[in-house]
Amino acid sequence: MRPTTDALIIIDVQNDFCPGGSLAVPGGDEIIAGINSLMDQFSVCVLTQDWHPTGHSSFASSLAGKGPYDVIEMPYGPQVLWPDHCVQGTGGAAFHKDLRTDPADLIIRKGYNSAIDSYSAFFENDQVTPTGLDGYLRSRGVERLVMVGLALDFCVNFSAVDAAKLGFEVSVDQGLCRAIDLDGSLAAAQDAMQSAGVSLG
Ligand code: VGL
Ligand code: ZN
Repeated sequence: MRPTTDALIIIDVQNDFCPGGSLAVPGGDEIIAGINSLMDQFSVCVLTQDWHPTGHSSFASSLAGKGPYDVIEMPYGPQVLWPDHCVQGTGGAAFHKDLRTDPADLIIRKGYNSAIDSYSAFFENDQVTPTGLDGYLRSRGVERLVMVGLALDFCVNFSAVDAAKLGFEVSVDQGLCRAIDLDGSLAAAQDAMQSAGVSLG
């Protein structure tokens, strides 16, 4: 067992990010067995769940003339447009059936504001609106985070960088992550995490 100051943060292991889903990450389901066993080592486990309303502003279908993976300028910076995914209450937004969810103490949802995407488990993409996860972890005395899940180059990356900025000691277990890898986004994410002081395992 790890000390009670360590938490496992499991990012977005949902049907839409697994093979057959609308934003499938290649090999997304291959990490589930390893994540399930890792949970037994942690007394604090948190699951995140991408949770968008219908017509979310990150969906290409919400913008005439735009297609999936186009990039647009939002008030908070560039935003990749995605296929519709993880719509609240749909099967695509549900956790993969093989993921153990009982050991999770907290399930934190993100991306529920129509006008702002939220890759990070800590802040929306405006980088100032908090999800509350920082306060939760601090009030439980957590200091170190291990992060795993989907997708390595988007939600895991943004969550890990924010956590490091907030003062947590963060490591990402890349063997228990899979990436989308759009136009070099994986290499850029690895650079960003390394510069932020995240240990990449
Ligand atoms: C994610 C794109 C859009 C992720 C979520 O979980 O990495 N990526 N929404
Ligand atoms: Zn999303």
